Amino acid sequence: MSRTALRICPLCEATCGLTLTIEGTSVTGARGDRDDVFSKGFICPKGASFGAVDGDPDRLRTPLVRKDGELREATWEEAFDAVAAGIRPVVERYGPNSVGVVLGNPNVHTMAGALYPPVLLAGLGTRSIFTASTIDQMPKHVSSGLLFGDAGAIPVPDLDHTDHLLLIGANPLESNGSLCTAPDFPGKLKALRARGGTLTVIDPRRTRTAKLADRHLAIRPGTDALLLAAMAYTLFEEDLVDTGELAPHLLGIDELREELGDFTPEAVAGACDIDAGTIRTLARELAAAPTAAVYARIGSCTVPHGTLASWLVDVLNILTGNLDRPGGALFPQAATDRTPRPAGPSHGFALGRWHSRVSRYPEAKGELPISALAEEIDTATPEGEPIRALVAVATNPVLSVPDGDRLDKALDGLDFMVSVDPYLNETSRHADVVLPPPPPSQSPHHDFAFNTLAVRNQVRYNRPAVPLEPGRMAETEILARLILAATGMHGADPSAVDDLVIGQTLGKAVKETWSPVFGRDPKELSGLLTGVSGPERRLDMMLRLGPYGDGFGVRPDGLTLERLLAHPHGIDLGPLASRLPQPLKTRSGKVELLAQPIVDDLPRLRQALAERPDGLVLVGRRHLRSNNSWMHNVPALTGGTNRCTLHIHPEDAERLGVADGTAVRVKGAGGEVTAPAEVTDGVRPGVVSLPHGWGHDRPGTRLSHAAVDPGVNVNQLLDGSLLDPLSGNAVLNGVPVLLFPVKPATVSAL
Ligand SMILES: Nc1nc2c(c(=O)[nH]1)N[C@H]1C(S)=C(S)[C@@H](COP(=O)(O)OP(=O)(O)OC[C@H]3O[C@@H](n4cnc5c(=O)[nH]c(N)nc54)[C@H](O)[C@@H]3O)O[C@H]1N2
Ligand SMILES: Nc1nc2c(c(=O)[nH]1)N[C@H]1C(S)=C(S)[C@@H](COP(=O)(O)OP(=O)(O)OC[C@H]3O[C@@H](n4cnc5c(=O)[nH]c(N)nc54)[C@H](O)[C@@H]3O)O[C@H]1N2
Ligand code: SF4
Ligand SMILES: [Mo]
Repeated sequence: MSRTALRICPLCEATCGLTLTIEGTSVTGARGDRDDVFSKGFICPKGASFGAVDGDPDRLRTPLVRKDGELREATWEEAFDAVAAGIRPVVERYGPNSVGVVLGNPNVHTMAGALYPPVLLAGLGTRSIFTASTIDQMPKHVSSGLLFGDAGAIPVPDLDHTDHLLLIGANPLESNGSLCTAPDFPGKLKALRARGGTLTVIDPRRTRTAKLADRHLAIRPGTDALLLAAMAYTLFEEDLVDTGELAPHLLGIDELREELGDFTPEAVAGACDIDAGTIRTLARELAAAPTAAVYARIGSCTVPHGTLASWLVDVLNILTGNLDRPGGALFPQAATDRTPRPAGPSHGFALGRWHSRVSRYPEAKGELPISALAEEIDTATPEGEPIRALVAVATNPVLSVPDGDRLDKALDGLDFMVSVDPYLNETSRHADVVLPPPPPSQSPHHDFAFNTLAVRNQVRYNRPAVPLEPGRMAETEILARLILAATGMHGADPSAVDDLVIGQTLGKAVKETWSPVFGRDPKELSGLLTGVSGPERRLDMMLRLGPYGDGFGVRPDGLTLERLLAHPHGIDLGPLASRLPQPLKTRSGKVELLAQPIVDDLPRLRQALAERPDGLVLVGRRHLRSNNSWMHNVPALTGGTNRCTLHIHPEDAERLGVADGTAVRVKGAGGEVTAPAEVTDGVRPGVVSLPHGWGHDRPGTRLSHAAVDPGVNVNQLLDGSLLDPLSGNAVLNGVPVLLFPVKPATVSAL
């Protein structure tokens, strides 16, 4: 007998609602949920393979604990005993910074990852914090912090209503979108064109997204900030600046004009490889469109001027009056956002409040660059202790971060490491304890992070589709117990963690004059919370305190967990709407167009005007049926075009004597790899492309299918020293490489 259950897909940022078919305790099918208020039935091949991802036989079923050098199956009790025994002595002897925490991408796709890591970090009091943000979107956080005073205030393009989209360094036809949560992003781009709107794509590769566009410009990698600066220059020069209703909220527009004076289209054209006339046209079109949005992602963030590029994206949205207006780029309002406080001056955003120990990198958003993780472990300095114990949650930095070989060795030298991970993979194989979360079908789901980035306000929640298998522990409980074990409260009831957070949050809320619960008794409020578990009670609390909440009875029609549970396909909360000035948290209470750190970084961009490296540069790419480093173990999602090949333009291939399908040695600052060439004019001349997340040939893993076609680790070409200085984000695109064709005789010996 089969049954169905609803489950939001956790496999990318699009958050599609799925209808799962379940036989016994196995997911045997998945289709798009047509009644989902947000995704309306959309599904992609990854979502359709939910059952295979969920039921992968290589997923760990029990904790592993290292005994006599070997990872062996253990009980949960033994595992948490080992965590407490591994971490506490390190903290007590060497201090909190000697415990590092690494948080990876899937944390934004799980309830556990949203609710518990902040408590862990606060409890440990460590500054050795590293996340996937610094190999991804940290430049956007920093730019939002500087412009709006809030690193989390990221405007998203109003895809459903815009007349003109300038899409930079993103390939949503493969990625399904990022920092812009939109189920059926491809359909939304087609709809934009169908209603007479225009789409321009800036990408050194002619991607599937570029093929949909009215205009595709194959920019030279790493130069988007120059292009955008010249567009802003043109708006000023041609008197096209029209900030509309934004004007009273803006600070520094004259100074901005002054600072951009050197970035004429003629000055940047050579570096970007886009002619000046085209740049002027791009600026004029942006200004002329009734509504328009500039949107940029990975290709513009993971480059040397990532923060400036991210900043200029919003500068252009502001100068054309498109920020915070329908059809432009707006700030979503999620149901679990904090109670909106009245607009006005706030605490602002600070950078570099402390520095990493070895290379003195400034912190951003409380984090150190993940590129510095290896050196913070393997290098002693007079300033303080290296990291001796590591907590890794949902992360595979040996493959995702520059120079995995060095990190591999560094992890081996740790006194203790714990991984919360469903797989024994390139990173978790170094752990002394592996704590495996249950598969997604056995976990509850709510998108705390992605609802703050969604192109439509909505709220959805799923309870587990399948009950926890015997011997399994919910990831929320795993993380709660990990917090207790790491902070000296080993063995306490894990609900203590939730009670602590609830007590603190309500205690604060009742003191906030703008809160609907101002002046009430926190104990009375916590007694009103519903939910069958600590995490559900926390969700209920956040919903009720949030912008649409019932305010614990103050607004009887408002949101509660009970109301949400009564709407299994979700509740629509309407299109994105103007919100300024409320989201601003700058000290001035205004949008600060030209913060000092930006001014200080602009000379570096001026220098780039003259740069024209003549060699080959490397960029990445994503495939629709893959996801970073952890989905190559699912047979249904591998093979075909989803391969780790080196894309190279025919002209470059001919010049270097590289034939299609033959092996090429690629050499970068951090090392070299050998991959088969795929000759294609899908990349521009001078640029080669390798996907990331491959290189599954290290011993000691349990990834039986991925190991069959392991691919190579592109991040081994990087040595980790190239960073965007303001954000600490790794430079992963536009990296110089050398190519050497491998003689056929050598290939067979490989
Ligand atoms: N060269 C290059 N490198 C890149 C990129 C690039 O474009 N080019 N992209 C970067 C980007 S954008 C990102 S976000 C990073 C990602 O890098 P990471 O944050 O390291 O993420 P993944 O590689 O996806 O590894 C995720 C880990 O989480 C585990 N996992 C899966 N599901 C769960 C779960 O439900 N719970 C837990 N606890 N664990 C789970 C997986 O087994 C895997 O070990 O990679 C980056 N690296
Ligand atoms: N199928 C699939 N979906 C995913 C993921 C995945 O691994 N696979 N990962 C998820 C994650 S963690 C993230 S962060 C998102 C990322 O989502 P996207 O940002 O859409 O990621 P990509 O598909 O890598 O697109 C980046 C594009 O930038 C281009 N590019 C490289 N360098 C430059 C440059 O200097 N300038 C410009 N203008 N373009 C450049 C590349 O050619 C590439 O086409 O995708 C998410 N969704
Ligand atoms: S687009 Fe993303 S969220 Fe939607 S089904 Fe595919 S992987 Fe899942
Ligand atoms: Mo990412």
